Amino acid sequence: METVLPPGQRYVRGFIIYAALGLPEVDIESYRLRVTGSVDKELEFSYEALLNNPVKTTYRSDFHCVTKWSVRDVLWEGIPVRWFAEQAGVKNGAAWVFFRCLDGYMAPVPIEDALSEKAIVVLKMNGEPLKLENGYPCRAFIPHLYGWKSAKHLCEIEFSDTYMDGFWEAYGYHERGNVWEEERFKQGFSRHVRRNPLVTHK
Ligand SMILES: Nc1nc2c(c(=O)[nH]1)N[C@H]1C(S)=C(S)[C@@H](COP(=O)(O)O)O[C@H]1N2
Ligand SMILES: [Mo]
Repeated sequence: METVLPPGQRYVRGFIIYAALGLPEVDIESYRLRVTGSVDKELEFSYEALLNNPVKTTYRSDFHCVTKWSVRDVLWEGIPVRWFAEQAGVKNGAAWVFFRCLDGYMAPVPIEDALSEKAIVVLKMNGEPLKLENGYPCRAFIPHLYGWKSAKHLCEIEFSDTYMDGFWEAYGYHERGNVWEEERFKQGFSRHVRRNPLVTHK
């Protein structure tokens, strides 16, 4: 399959490591991934429970950082965000998903993007468990969004009815960050009405 680069991007050899808030120390025994906020039932998962979850998605996709570097053809493996949403019972009013991290980093994503088919909680990259610098124990990944939405050291998936800036959005980066629309910087997107795809709208 011929790969197409989104506008303004160029390929580099490998991931350029970003840790805006520093690399966290991870105590894997006490680590939990929590599902919180606008849900019927809050949930939490140990790293072992995530690894043993038979619900898995694997696919190849490029990775695109908003600073214009892309990595070609990464093999991603993880659990669909949608599975977590279904387990917790996301409420009708949920419109945003906040991916919160052990280092305090946060990335908001519109719910329809966060629950799209390929949006996953990554456990393995290129067949290997995540290295600390690539987001161990797990990171979010949504192939059609810029890399800053791929929150590393993920520890909480919070469903919210209202929008809130995360780390980069507070500096003017886009609320959604779709690579094909070149949504690098804010243009008033957060005022649009969001729709929870798990709800049948009339
Ligand atoms: N916790 C955390 N997650 C993060 C970041 C960060 O600084 N801290 N940087 C983001 C940005 S801007 C990019 S491009 C990717 C980079 O992923 P990498 O460090 O694995 O190359 O991580 C994203 N997730
Ligand atoms: Mo980035």
